[in-house]
Amino acid sequence: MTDPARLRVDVFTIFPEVVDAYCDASVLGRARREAVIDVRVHDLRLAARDPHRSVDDAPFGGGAGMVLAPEPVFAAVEQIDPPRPVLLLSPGGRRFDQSMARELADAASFSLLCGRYEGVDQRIADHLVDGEVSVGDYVLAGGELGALVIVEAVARLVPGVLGNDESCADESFTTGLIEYPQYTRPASFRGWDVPEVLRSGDHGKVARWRLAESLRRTIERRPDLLAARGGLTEAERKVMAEFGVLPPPPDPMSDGTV
Ligand code: JF5
Repeated sequence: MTDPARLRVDVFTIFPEVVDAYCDASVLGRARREAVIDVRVHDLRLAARDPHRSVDDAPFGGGAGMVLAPEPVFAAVEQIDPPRPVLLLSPGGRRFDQSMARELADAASFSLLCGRYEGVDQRIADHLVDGEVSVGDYVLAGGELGALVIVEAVARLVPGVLGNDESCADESFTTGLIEYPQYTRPASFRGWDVPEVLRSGDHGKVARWRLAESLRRTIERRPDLLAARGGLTEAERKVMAEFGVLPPPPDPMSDGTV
């Protein structure tokens, strides 16, 4: 018997070809062809009954734009009976992050509903979906790009999607630190040289230098990430000192005020 996919995601959209095409490319495409992931893309017009197969209508109360209507969306989702939770992409939803990607990968199946137009009839949010999810504080023309962000971030956490050489074990947001700088050939490019330690062959020293650089970058660029993992350990301070990395500056906001 062939193994079942280790992740199933159903995506409901008015642009199924666009979502499907992205999911057929690169890392996702390979995982799909190898049946490690099962991404099923459904056309929201699938169950639209009128001759124009319309999915939107004008807002009650007036105002600009159109609203995604309940009948075709309920009908499409109920016809498929997709895996739960069904999550609606929306700028007002719970902010998607790496910990949510991990939760969804562990859950092994879920569905995404892509809103479009000026909004979604509230009865969809209230009575059809299980939650709302946002990929960031900006407004898109539709949920498709957000759905693709989520499918890709979740799928690459599933065993067998990434090769051994591209494992996600020590990357940013898994370690809680920003990644260390990477270099490839040539060792010198336009007078800019690869740090000597990386060419030294001393694997222990390379690992300590990478940690010191990750800590330096996180302190400089994302002090919020450092605070979230509880600041620096004594061992981390020692590694920073070994490579002359300065300790974090005092935080002017850490005086008890919120
Ligand atoms: C959408 C009405 C949904 O714009 C977004 C979005 C932004 N961050 N996360 C998702 O979703 C599309 C547009 C209009 C509902």
